[in-house]
Amino acid sequence: MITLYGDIISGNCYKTYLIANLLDIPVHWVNVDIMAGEAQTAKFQQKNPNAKIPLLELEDGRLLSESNAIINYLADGSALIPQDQFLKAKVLEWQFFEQYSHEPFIAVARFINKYQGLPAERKAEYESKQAGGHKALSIMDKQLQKSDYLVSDQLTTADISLYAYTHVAHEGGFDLTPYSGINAWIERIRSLPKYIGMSLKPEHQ
Ligand SMILES: N[C@@H](CCC(=O)N[C@@H](CS)C(=O)NCC(=O)O)C(=O)O
Repeated sequence: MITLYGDIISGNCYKTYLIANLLDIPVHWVNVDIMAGEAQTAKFQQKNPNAKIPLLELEDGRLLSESNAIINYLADGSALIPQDQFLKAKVLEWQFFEQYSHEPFIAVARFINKYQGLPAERKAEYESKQAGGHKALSIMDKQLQKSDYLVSDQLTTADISLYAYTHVAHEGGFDLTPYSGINAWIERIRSLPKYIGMSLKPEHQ
Protein backbone atom coordinates (compact mmCIF):
# COMPACT_ATOMS: atom_id res chain seq x y z
CA MET A 1 0.00 0.00 0.00
CA ILE A 2 1.18 3.55 -0.66
CA THR A 3 1.84 5.91 2.26
CA LEU A 4 0.75 9.54 2.42
CA TYR A 5 2.43 11.84 4.93
CA GLY A 6 0.26 14.84 5.68
CA ASP A 7 -1.73 16.96 8.07
CA ILE A 8 -5.49 17.37 7.76
CA ILE A 9 -5.31 21.12 8.39
CA SER A 10 -3.49 21.50 5.06
CA GLY A 11 -5.36 21.99 1.77
CA ASN A 12 -2.31 20.77 -0.12
CA CYS A 13 -2.60 17.47 1.77
CA TYR A 14 -6.38 17.39 1.35
CA LYS A 15 -5.93 17.28 -2.44
CA THR A 16 -4.07 13.99 -2.08
CA TYR A 17 -6.50 12.16 0.18
CA LEU A 18 -9.54 13.51 -1.65
CA ILE A 19 -8.22 12.10 -4.92
CA ALA A 20 -7.27 8.79 -3.29
CA ASN A 21 -10.80 8.48 -1.97
CA LEU A 22 -12.49 9.50 -5.22
CA LEU A 23 -10.45 6.88 -7.08
CA ASP A 24 -10.72 4.18 -4.41
CA ILE A 25 -6.96 4.00 -3.91
CA PRO A 26 -6.07 2.49 -0.53
CA VAL A 27 -3.56 4.60 1.38
CA HIS A 28 -1.72 4.35 4.67
CA TRP A 29 -1.97 7.80 6.27
CA VAL A 30 0.86 9.08 8.49
CA ASN A 31 0.05 12.28 10.33
CA VAL A 32 2.78 14.94 10.33
CA ASP A 33 1.76 17.72 12.71
CA ILE A 34 3.03 20.91 11.09
CA MET A 35 2.00 23.11 14.03
CA ALA A 36 4.28 20.95 16.22
CA GLY A 37 7.13 21.32 13.70
CA GLU A 38 7.12 17.67 12.64
CA ALA A 39 7.88 18.48 8.98
CA GLN A 40 11.05 20.27 10.09
CA THR A 41 12.70 17.35 11.85
CA ALA A 42 15.93 15.81 10.48
CA LYS A 43 14.12 12.47 10.26
CA PHE A 44 11.36 13.86 8.02
CA GLN A 45 13.87 15.82 5.94
CA GLN A 46 15.59 12.56 5.05
CA LYS A 47 12.38 11.81 3.18
CA ASN A 48 11.69 15.34 1.90
CA PRO A 49 14.66 17.72 2.03
CA ASN A 50 12.20 20.56 1.33
CA ALA A 51 10.57 19.83 4.74
CA LYS A 52 7.03 20.01 3.39
CA ILE A 53 3.96 17.88 3.24
CA PRO A 54 2.20 16.23 1.47
CA LEU A 55 4.66 13.46 0.65
CA LEU A 56 3.87 10.18 -1.09
CA GLU A 57 5.93 7.05 -0.46
CA LEU A 58 5.50 4.13 -2.81
CA GLU A 59 5.75 0.53 -1.63
CA ASP A 60 9.25 0.29 -3.08
CA GLY A 61 10.37 3.37 -1.13
CA ARG A 62 10.30 5.91 -3.97
CA LEU A 63 9.20 9.35 -2.78
CA LEU A 64 7.15 12.07 -4.47
CA SER A 65 6.48 15.54 -3.07
CA GLU A 66 4.44 18.50 -4.39
CA SER A 67 0.70 18.05 -4.06
CA ASN A 68 -0.11 18.53 -7.74
CA ALA A 69 2.57 16.05 -8.85
CA ILE A 70 1.15 13.55 -6.34
CA ILE A 71 -2.46 13.89 -7.49
CA ASN A 72 -1.51 13.65 -11.16
CA TYR A 73 0.50 10.51 -10.37
CA LEU A 74 -2.42 8.95 -8.47
CA ALA A 75 -4.94 9.85 -11.19
CA ASP A 76 -2.77 8.74 -14.11
CA GLY A 77 -4.81 6.52 -16.44
CA SER A 78 -8.13 7.63 -14.93
CA ALA A 79 -10.78 9.92 -16.44
CA LEU A 80 -9.45 12.74 -14.23
CA ILE A 81 -6.52 13.24 -16.62
CA PRO A 82 -7.66 14.04 -20.17
CA GLN A 83 -6.20 12.03 -23.04
CA ASP A 84 -6.23 15.01 -25.35
CA GLN A 85 -2.81 16.72 -25.48
CA PHE A 86 -4.20 20.26 -25.26
CA LEU A 87 -6.65 19.53 -22.45
CA LYS A 88 -3.90 17.76 -20.52
CA ALA A 89 -1.79 20.92 -20.82
CA LYS A 90 -4.81 22.97 -19.64
CA VAL A 91 -4.85 20.84 -16.46
CA LEU A 92 -1.24 21.84 -15.86
CA GLU A 93 -2.03 25.47 -16.68
CA TRP A 94 -4.61 25.57 -13.87
CA GLN A 95 -2.29 23.70 -11.50
CA PHE A 96 0.56 26.17 -12.07
CA PHE A 97 -1.97 28.98 -11.62
CA GLU A 98 -3.01 27.39 -8.34
CA GLN A 99 0.54 27.30 -7.03
CA TYR A 100 1.58 30.79 -8.12
CA SER A 101 -1.57 32.95 -8.24
CA HIS A 102 -4.04 31.32 -5.82
CA GLU A 103 -2.44 29.31 -2.99
CA PRO A 104 0.10 32.00 -1.97
CA PHE A 105 -2.82 34.37 -1.29
CA ILE A 106 -5.73 32.24 -0.15
CA ALA A 107 -3.90 29.49 1.73
CA VAL A 108 -1.54 31.91 3.43
CA ALA A 109 -4.37 34.26 4.51
CA ARG A 110 -6.28 31.23 5.84
CA PHE A 111 -3.26 30.01 7.81
CA ILE A 112 -2.61 33.42 9.36
CA ASN A 113 -6.29 33.87 10.27
CA LYS A 114 -7.43 30.40 11.25
CA TYR A 115 -4.30 28.75 12.65
CA GLN A 116 -2.35 31.73 13.95
CA GLY A 117 -5.37 33.72 15.16
CA LEU A 118 -4.52 36.81 13.06
CA PRO A 119 -1.63 38.08 15.22
CA ALA A 120 -0.97 41.84 15.07
CA GLU A 121 2.48 41.34 13.49
CA ARG A 122 0.97 39.49 10.50
CA LYS A 123 -2.16 41.61 10.02
CA ALA A 124 -0.66 43.76 7.23
CA GLU A 125 0.53 40.65 5.42
CA TYR A 126 -2.94 39.08 5.82
CA GLU A 127 -4.57 42.19 4.37
CA SER A 128 -2.08 42.30 1.49
CA LYS A 129 -3.28 38.83 0.43
CA GLN A 130 -6.90 39.86 -0.14
CA ALA A 131 -6.56 41.56 -3.57
CA GLY A 132 -4.52 38.70 -5.06
CA GLY A 133 -6.93 36.12 -3.67
CA HIS A 134 -9.95 37.88 -5.14
CA LYS A 135 -8.19 38.21 -8.49
CA ALA A 136 -7.64 34.42 -8.54
CA LEU A 137 -11.26 33.76 -7.53
CA SER A 138 -12.55 36.09 -10.28
CA ILE A 139 -10.48 34.26 -12.91
CA MET A 140 -11.84 30.91 -11.75
CA ASP A 141 -15.40 32.22 -11.61
CA LYS A 142 -15.19 33.56 -15.16
CA GLN A 143 -14.25 30.11 -16.44
CA LEU A 144 -16.86 28.37 -14.27
CA GLN A 145 -19.59 30.55 -15.77
CA LYS A 146 -18.67 28.89 -19.08
CA SER A 147 -18.05 25.25 -18.17
CA ASP A 148 -19.00 22.92 -15.31
CA TYR A 149 -15.36 22.29 -14.41
CA LEU A 150 -12.19 24.32 -14.96
CA VAL A 151 -10.82 22.59 -18.06
CA SER A 152 -14.07 21.42 -19.67
CA ASP A 153 -17.38 19.93 -18.59
CA GLN A 154 -15.45 16.97 -17.13
CA LEU A 155 -13.83 16.83 -13.69
CA THR A 156 -10.01 16.78 -13.83
CA THR A 157 -7.20 16.96 -11.30
CA ALA A 158 -7.14 20.74 -11.95
CA ASP A 159 -10.48 20.96 -10.10
CA ILE A 160 -9.13 19.00 -7.15
CA SER A 161 -6.04 21.25 -7.01
CA LEU A 162 -8.16 24.38 -6.89
CA TYR A 163 -11.04 23.05 -4.82
CA ALA A 164 -8.79 22.38 -1.82
CA TYR A 165 -8.25 25.97 -0.73
CA THR A 166 -11.17 27.58 -2.60
CA HIS A 167 -13.91 25.83 -0.64
CA VAL A 168 -12.40 27.05 2.62
CA ALA A 169 -11.43 30.51 1.31
CA HIS A 170 -13.87 32.16 3.77
CA GLU A 171 -11.50 30.99 6.53
CA GLY A 172 -8.97 33.38 5.02
CA GLY A 173 -11.49 36.22 4.95
CA PHE A 174 -12.63 35.76 1.33
CA ASP A 175 -16.40 36.11 0.93
CA LEU A 176 -17.41 33.66 -1.80
CA THR A 177 -21.00 34.95 -2.09
CA PRO A 178 -20.44 36.99 -5.29
CA TYR A 179 -18.88 34.04 -7.14
CA SER A 180 -21.91 32.10 -8.38
CA GLY A 181 -19.86 29.97 -10.80
CA ILE A 182 -17.53 28.91 -7.99
CA ASN A 183 -20.43 28.17 -5.62
CA ALA A 184 -22.15 25.91 -8.16
CA TRP A 185 -18.82 24.15 -8.84
CA ILE A 186 -18.24 23.59 -5.10
CA GLU A 187 -21.66 21.95 -4.85
CA ARG A 188 -20.90 19.78 -7.91
CA ILE A 189 -17.67 18.54 -6.33
CA ARG A 190 -19.29 17.99 -2.92
CA SER A 191 -21.88 15.75 -4.60
CA LEU A 192 -19.34 13.44 -6.22
CA PRO A 193 -19.59 9.80 -5.16
CA LYS A 194 -16.76 9.04 -2.69
CA TYR A 195 -16.32 12.74 -1.84
CA ILE A 196 -14.81 13.31 1.60
CA GLY A 197 -14.52 16.55 3.51
CA MET A 198 -11.30 18.17 4.58
CA SER A 199 -11.23 17.08 8.19
CA LEU A 200 -11.60 13.39 7.30
CA LYS A 201 -8.77 11.02 6.50
CA PRO A 202 -9.17 8.55 3.60
CA GLU A 203 -11.70 5.78 4.13
CA HIS A 204 -9.47 2.99 2.85
CA GLN A 205 -6.46 2.59 5.10
N1 LIG B 1 4.07 23.43 -3.23
C1 LIG B 1 3.86 22.50 -2.15
C2 LIG B 1 3.57 23.28 -0.89
C3 LIG B 1 3.55 22.37 0.32
C4 LIG B 1 3.45 23.17 1.60
O1 LIG B 1 3.65 24.40 1.65
N2 LIG B 1 3.13 22.44 2.66
C5 LIG B 1 3.02 23.07 3.96
C6 LIG B 1 1.70 22.70 4.59
S1 LIG B 1 0.38 23.29 3.57
C7 LIG B 1 4.13 22.52 4.85
O2 LIG B 1 4.48 21.36 4.76
N3 LIG B 1 4.74 23.35 5.69
C8 LIG B 1 5.81 22.89 6.53
C9 LIG B 1 5.76 23.48 7.87
O3 LIG B 1 4.91 24.34 8.11
O4 LIG B 1 6.60 23.13 8.69
C10 LIG B 1 2.74 21.51 -2.49
O5 LIG B 1 1.87 21.86 -3.28
O6 LIG B 1 2.76 20.38 -1.98
